[in-house]
Amino acid sequence: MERYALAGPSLALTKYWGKAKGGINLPATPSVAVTLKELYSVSRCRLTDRRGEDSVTIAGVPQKLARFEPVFAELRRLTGYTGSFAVESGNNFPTAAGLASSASGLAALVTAAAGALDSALPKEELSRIARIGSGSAARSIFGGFTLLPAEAEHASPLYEPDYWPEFRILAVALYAGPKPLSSREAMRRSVESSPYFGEWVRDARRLTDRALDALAARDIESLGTLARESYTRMFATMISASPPVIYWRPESVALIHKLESMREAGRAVYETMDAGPQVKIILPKEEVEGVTAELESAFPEAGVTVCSPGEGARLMEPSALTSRELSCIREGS
Ligand code: 2P0
Repeated sequence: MERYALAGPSLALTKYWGKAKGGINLPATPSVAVTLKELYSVSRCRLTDRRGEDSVTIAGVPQKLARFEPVFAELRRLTGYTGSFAVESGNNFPTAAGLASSASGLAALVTAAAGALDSALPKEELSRIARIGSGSAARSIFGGFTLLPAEAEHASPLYEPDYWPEFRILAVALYAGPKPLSSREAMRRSVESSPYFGEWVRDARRLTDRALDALAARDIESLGTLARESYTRMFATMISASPPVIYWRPESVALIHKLESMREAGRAVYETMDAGPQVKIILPKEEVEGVTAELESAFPEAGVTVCSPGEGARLMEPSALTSRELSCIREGS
């Protein structure tokens, strides 16, 4: 049996950063996020009879199995399956570019594997299994706007993708170099050595409660302001760790300053960043054209992708996949 699945990245508006004590990969902080439509991961899962021969490739490159084995073990425990999983995945965007490929990749993998097992597990259960592999992947199972509460086993959907038709994200790829440190290691360092980590966790709960209110009111200025507070405070725990974690590149800081001057000129633009140097901009649809033109002139090397809220992870018939979607499994973007 083989099945294909597609999933979009989950961009956190308020950030999951740090694990809670106890449990497997439980988040220390709550996060509100949006699942993106224009970027995606594709995963094909085949079941094989042989035991102990699980495999995962991304764009044709074999992956270490440490992150995936607990996910496969949980699928076996729930279904009684004793064979192996052969997974081939790919993204239509660069894998290690700080564009949340682990969220979309794990969500697509779990959906394809559960489909291949013909398991009919509910989405909450798929979200819980995806979380074991990657916390942010718990959110990518659902579309639209999502919530992963602190210490929660699974994410929950808040609003459908069409809830806020004017909401857009610009994903700005500024730097193509490799990621210096995995987000998992960076989180561990923040938890263990930042003197501010406890306050980050307390404050993150307050920020997320306010972000939920801003989302309920479709208030982009409030939500954007809270998103900026969330990412800068998350980075404060990294910069204050020992040794410090610094994902920002000069280009990232230059864009942050550029956005500050755009706000002073009256534009509604609010940046956020994740475990990498790329910058994502929250903005209303009416700003997209003008802001993209300004960015392309100020940062001609940057790749700008306009994103909107999209569906959650879903099974796909191979005949419904475009040749581009199928080819990213083998060749990447
Ligand atoms: C998030 N980020 O909420 C946070 C904010 C980036 C910063 O990349 O250790 O790959 O596998 O659970 O889900 C979360 O990283 O971490 C993440 P693990 P994950 O999207």
